[in-house]
Amino acid sequence: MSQLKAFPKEFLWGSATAANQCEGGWDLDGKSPSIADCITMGSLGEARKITLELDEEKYRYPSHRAVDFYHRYKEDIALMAEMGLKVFRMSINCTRIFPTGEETEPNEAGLAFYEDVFRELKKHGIEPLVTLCHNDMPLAFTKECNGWKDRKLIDYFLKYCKAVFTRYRGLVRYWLMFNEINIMTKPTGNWHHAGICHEGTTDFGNQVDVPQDRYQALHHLFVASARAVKLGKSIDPSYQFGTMVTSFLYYPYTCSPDDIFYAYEQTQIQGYFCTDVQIKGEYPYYMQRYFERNGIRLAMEPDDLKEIKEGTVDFLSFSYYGSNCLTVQETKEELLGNMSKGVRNPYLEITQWNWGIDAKGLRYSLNCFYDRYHVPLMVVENGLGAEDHPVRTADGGLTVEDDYRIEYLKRHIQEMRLAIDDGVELLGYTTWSAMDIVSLGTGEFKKRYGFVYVDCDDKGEGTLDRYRKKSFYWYKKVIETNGECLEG
Ligand code: BGP
Repeated sequence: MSQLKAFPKEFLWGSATAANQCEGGWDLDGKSPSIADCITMGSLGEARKITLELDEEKYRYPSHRAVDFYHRYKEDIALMAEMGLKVFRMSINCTRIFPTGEETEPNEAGLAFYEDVFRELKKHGIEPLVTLCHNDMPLAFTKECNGWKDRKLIDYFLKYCKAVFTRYRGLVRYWLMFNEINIMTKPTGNWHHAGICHEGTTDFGNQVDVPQDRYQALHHLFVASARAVKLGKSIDPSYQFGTMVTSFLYYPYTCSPDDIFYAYEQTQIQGYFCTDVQIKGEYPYYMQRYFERNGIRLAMEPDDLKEIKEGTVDFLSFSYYGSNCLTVQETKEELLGNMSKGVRNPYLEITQWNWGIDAKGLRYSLNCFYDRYHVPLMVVENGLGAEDHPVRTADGGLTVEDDYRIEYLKRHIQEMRLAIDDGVELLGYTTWSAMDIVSLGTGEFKKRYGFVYVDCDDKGEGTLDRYRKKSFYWYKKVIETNGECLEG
């Protein structure tokens, strides 16, 4: 690959997590329950239940203990430093800062916790990349006003942003607004992204969907994001803000014009709508058409569109796990993906959790995004969820010979380099995930992504001790050589 353009010297090699999937300490130091704290453990065949009232006798709630980053962050950050990470993507759990959302003053214990984490990162020369809202929100808002459906959450979000933007000046530079905001274009977005729970909703797979409410909530997220950008820049002009979407990469299953147009339309709505709004600063024409055809009428205040125009983001970040195929026919074998469903692509391998592996799709996505927006890009999630089988090391510890993970990451890094050679401006890459954490989709521990094995099983048993996997040493070398050496 040496004839190709190299990764930029300042390339941000890193890894990622989300608060509710790694911290634990769900009720400590003033924290209130978040929407993430009342979803049960599930599996590939059994959707996670949404229980507005906790029933700990009957269910397990994986976020409650998670992998205890709350108490072990120094050890975790030391391991990241040993790997040579330049950036660590993490999220702030807003229920540590404004626990119920109604407080007028932030919770000092919560602010102090993240300040300690940022200082620890700084000590090791690791740049934090902070998601303000990664599927967390006070559960109280769901009960009181059905989450982001209510416009009042914009003020709550701004209050939270003001507290963290002010407190962490000089410690954080890169901010992401709402994790995978474009999942709001699908019914799954109701719970995860907006805290909306209509009567009759029971679990992830069965969420009662009222598109009018969902798109209204998404409008509130857009306004909140735009205002937060302006607020942040007024507090510290060097702050850099990114939108964060999941790459819904859809191929037409056949070359039938019907499949092609169907895949194109779904790509517009799911793939580009949110970035069009947050980067171009306006609602695209195709969504006006979609709203009209589906009887959706958004309530807006007079300045909303102006604010959206003025509060555009600086860069585009996205998660990328693979692709899916779409067809208008109904009889094909179904394939899952990150919050997506489609038809199995005969050219692709699949993971143990039925997600299509498509490294070249990453190069394709990078080119599509760059071509459309001409803003810097960051890949902020990419990785392989797989079951690991730890083996004993000579010193009595554990390790995992995870060549499958190395192979997956290697192929994606190769495609990123090709995209850079194509001319794409790519700022960084944070794999999912730094250490093993709880799976968002299924709540399992056994669906592992990390470079560091965490001793914990699906019954919630295990010491939570950390062990370096083979991929840990591999990624260290990738970073040391700035992506030149990808051999395992
Ligand atoms: C994304 C989320 C992450 C993460 C990842 C992997 O949708 O932003 O939080 O978990 O997917 O998904 P899963 O955990 O379901 O394997």
